[in-house]
Amino acid sequence: MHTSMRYSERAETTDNPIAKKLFSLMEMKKTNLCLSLDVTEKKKFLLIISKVANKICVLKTHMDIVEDFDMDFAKHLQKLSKQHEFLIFEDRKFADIGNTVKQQYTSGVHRIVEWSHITNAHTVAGYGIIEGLRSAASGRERGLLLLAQMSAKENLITEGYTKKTVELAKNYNDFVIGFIGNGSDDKQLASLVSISEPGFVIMTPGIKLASSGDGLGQSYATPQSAITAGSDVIIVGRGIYGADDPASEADKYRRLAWDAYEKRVKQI
Ligand code: 5BU
Repeated sequence: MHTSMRYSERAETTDNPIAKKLFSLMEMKKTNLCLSLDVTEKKKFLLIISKVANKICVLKTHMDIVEDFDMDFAKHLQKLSKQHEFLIFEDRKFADIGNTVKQQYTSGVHRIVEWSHITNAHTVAGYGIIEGLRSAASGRERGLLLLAQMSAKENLITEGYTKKTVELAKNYNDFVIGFIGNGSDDKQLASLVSISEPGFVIMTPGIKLASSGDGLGQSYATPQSAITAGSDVIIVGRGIYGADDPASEADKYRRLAWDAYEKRVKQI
């Protein structure tokens, strides 16, 4: 079962350089926390990052909400990611045919492929979406997460869709590095993935302490329940950037998720 293996061991089971880097830096920095920094101004963005960079393994962005975005900002983030050893994940949720996503990934205002190590895609459009993105990423170290589950209440993803998404990932494991899956106590995704692919990472949004929702359909689980259920990385947004002291809050989430991981790998 991959959930009882350490991240460092799992780094050896994948050939994708981004997945390897992610597993290794998690172990090195002792963090399985991804910050979802959904703020709309560069200045605020950089202020928060300066406080939490040493506590996270991944910085998740929605660059299309940053009003003053420019490519210098993206370059600056890349520099920070090297300096503080975290990966950048643009949560773009591509969902179109292969040819269109290829253009969306490389062109326009954001040119995501140039600065984001990881991005993600819905699988509703089938294998073409993965092939389109993979061909656009060719020659660069990049990884793709597939949306196998979502945290939103009453979302339309079925068990069959999740299963097919995992199958699809296995056919493209040079580029696909894992999944977005929910943080409930439902072990289904973790057990589907564990069958043959310890190199896949499961990242889980919808994590917040002392809250069950946001009034707009989001549902929350705790760091401990997500990691115990087989998630590898917790994704936290408002729980950290919305707090009075984002640094100490980030550390709280990091500690809870890391302790749950240490407990998990000790179980036989
Ligand atoms: P929050 O502030 O911790 O609720 O933010 C969650 C982030 O994760 C936000 O950027 C969402 O777009 C993202 N997310 C999610 O909440 N649920 C999902 O199923 C997926 C992404 Br996929």
